[in-house]
Amino acid sequence: VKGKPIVVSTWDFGRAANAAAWEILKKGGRALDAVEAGVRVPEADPNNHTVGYSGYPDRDGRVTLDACIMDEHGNCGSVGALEHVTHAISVARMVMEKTPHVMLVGDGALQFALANGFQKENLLTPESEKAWKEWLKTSEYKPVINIENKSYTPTNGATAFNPLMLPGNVYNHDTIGMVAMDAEGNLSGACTTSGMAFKLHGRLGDSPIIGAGLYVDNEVGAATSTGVGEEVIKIVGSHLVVELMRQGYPPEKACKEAVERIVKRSPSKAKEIQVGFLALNKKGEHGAYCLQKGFNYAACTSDTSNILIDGKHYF
Ligand code: SD4
Repeated sequence: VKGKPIVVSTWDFGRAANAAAWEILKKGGRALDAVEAGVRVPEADPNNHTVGYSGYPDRDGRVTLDACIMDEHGNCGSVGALEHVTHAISVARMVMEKTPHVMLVGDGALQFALANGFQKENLLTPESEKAWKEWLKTSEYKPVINIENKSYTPTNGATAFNPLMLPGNVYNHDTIGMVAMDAEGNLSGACTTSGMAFKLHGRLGDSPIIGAGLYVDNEVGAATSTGVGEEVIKIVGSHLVVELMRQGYPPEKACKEAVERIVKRSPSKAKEIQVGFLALNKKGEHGAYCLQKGFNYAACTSDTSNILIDGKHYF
């Protein structure tokens, strides 16, 4: 396959994540190891407030992480609403490899992590706590389009009160979804997030749900999603994208079709939110599509090529 190995991931911070994944891929490593190492970068980044450490908390002030991982054999593991552990993706991988289960959530996920060598940490940083306290003043829950892309200025009027806008009008980042193909031609994927900021305690998004936030089929391709998870779950988005690729759709067209399903189901809501899909097929072709302008992804095929690509958009 031309362009193999390859790794693609959501948003501009995907470049740093891709670079870490590339270190493994370029040595002939396994895609599974690459995607885990890749998404651990934003998980540990104190400046990224919607993945891992320093993620924005839920409305009760608790940082709860969602993550899932899937390999070339169709094995998968997931954690939902995991607290106190930065590297949710590594716990998800351990669920996959060390248990007969696919998902562990809440206290059970934490208990499992601590029993398997993860340390209990405080993930709420002073900065995130401040943003939460600011949000508490109005407690308005309104997801802001393209919160993940810091160079994007919203045009949807969502500026009246935006708790996620940091001083200086800097937009913050969000979920990372990453899919990769290694030198052997095998596919894997990973997805990790602290979810929608100031969500109800216990809320799970699409990111820990196999088929919604991530899906990998080694015969066909892999897909992941970002944005308002509820809408992605309703169409089982990433699985849909992979199945469309199985029918012969190129990656971008498959992502477009999934986005159109969201619009069709709820046209007025679709105008006000962001959802983006990113896909990679067995030929090493990749593409993305989203509801609103502003979604981009990072694609890396060599040490010197780790580029940002704008996703085409519906509106
Ligand atoms: C969620 N899909 O929890 C995540 C959030 C996200 O870019 O992807 N934002 O619904």
